[in-house]
Amino acid sequence: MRSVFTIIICVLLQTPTLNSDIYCDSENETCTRDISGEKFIFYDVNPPEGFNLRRDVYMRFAIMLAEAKRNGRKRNWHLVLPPWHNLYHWKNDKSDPIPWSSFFDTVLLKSYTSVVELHEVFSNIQELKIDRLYVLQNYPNAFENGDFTEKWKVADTCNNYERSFWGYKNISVKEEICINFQGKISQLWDVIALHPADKHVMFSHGEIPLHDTYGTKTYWDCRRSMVFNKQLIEKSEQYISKYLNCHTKLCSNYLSVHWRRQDFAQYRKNKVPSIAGTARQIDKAIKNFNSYIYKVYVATDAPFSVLRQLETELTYYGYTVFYYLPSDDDIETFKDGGLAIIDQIICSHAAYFIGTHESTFTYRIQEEREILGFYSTTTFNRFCPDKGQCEKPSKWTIVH
Ligand SMILES: Nc1nc2c(ncn2[C@@H]2O[C@H](COP(=O)(O)OP(=O)(O)O)[C@@H](O)[C@H]2O)c(=O)[nH]1
Ligand SMILES: [Mg+2]
Repeated sequence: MRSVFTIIICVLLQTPTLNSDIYCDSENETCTRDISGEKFIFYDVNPPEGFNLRRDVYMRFAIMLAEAKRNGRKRNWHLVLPPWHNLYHWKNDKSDPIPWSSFFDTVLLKSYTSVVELHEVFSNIQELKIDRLYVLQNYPNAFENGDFTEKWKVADTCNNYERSFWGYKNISVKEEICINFQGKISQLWDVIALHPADKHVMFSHGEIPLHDTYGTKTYWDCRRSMVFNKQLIEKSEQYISKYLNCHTKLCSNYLSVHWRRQDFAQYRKNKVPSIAGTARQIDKAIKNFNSYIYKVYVATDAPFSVLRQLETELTYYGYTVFYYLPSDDDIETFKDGGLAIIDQIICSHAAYFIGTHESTFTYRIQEEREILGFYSTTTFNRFCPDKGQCEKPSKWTIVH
């Protein structure tokens, strides 16, 4: 009787939606599990934060869930992937929320831990009522008595938080609670335990909790599951093959740079080089590394006129400069987020890479290169300011 019942439930749920993913696809026990017992974590990130810090915030939440599951706990919990919406750096894509599948291979994300896209949540409900929205906020003084300690507490006063729910109009909240929070993300399980019956829990300011451990095997296992989707990889590899004339993953014939400008050039003037200084550093790096290289790929958020100035400088040194100029079709297909990823992929395959200090865009390229297996000396290089101190870049090498 029980097995017939199980089959009926499974057939009912076998749609290519959230249900089939979550409730029926692991071999034994999931099909018999009561659907009403499933629980979901939602999170959001401070609006001005860019794509690449958001990727790190995702990893913190995904690892928190995966580690709990690895210890046999939280089996009925799932992490909801917050759509990409209204990102500060994106000029073209301000309107519709963009799912993670536009950028990542979600089959691989799901193989790491139980994650679902928000639109999948809505494939079987019309409206979503979040049981508890925890608005995370920093303690007014992070270093009390000179020490940074792990702690959280329900706050007496709430900082202003504007709910946007990624443009979705059919999400509401039953109760909002402000939490002063500092330290490791796994403490959020204790916050969730305040209301054990909750099924839909959301955290805003997901960037406040920190990784339990950074740069460990656990970190890299999750990082390796964040693979870009096929279309983006293909598009980038076509470019590398056609223009840079490299047909393998570990290219030996071009150098790449991530030349972060915009807000970095504006607010950190004494930390980034001038245009002439940038060209000088690229020339020096090539002469030290392999003077046969003459192709330089530039990924940048600089205005086109500034990029052309750098190109002129580098041409003067005898280099051929490459950059990705998207067609109107490419812009439509890949959107700002995808175009930036194409830049990152092309940088990842270069023989030698120079990045921008303290840019998460650069960090993600460095990780990709570690995964590909480049020597770390070809990866952890940074542009220095024209004058003054230039700290060594931090080296986060892969752990298998
Ligand atoms: N296409 C492209 N976009 C870039 C480049 N550098 C920065 N951007 C854009 O600017 C944003 C920078 O924000 P973020 O990802 O947080 O990186 P960070 O601010 O450098 O740490 C990126 O997400 C891109 O949208 C680049 O080299 N190429
Ligand atoms: Mg940023």
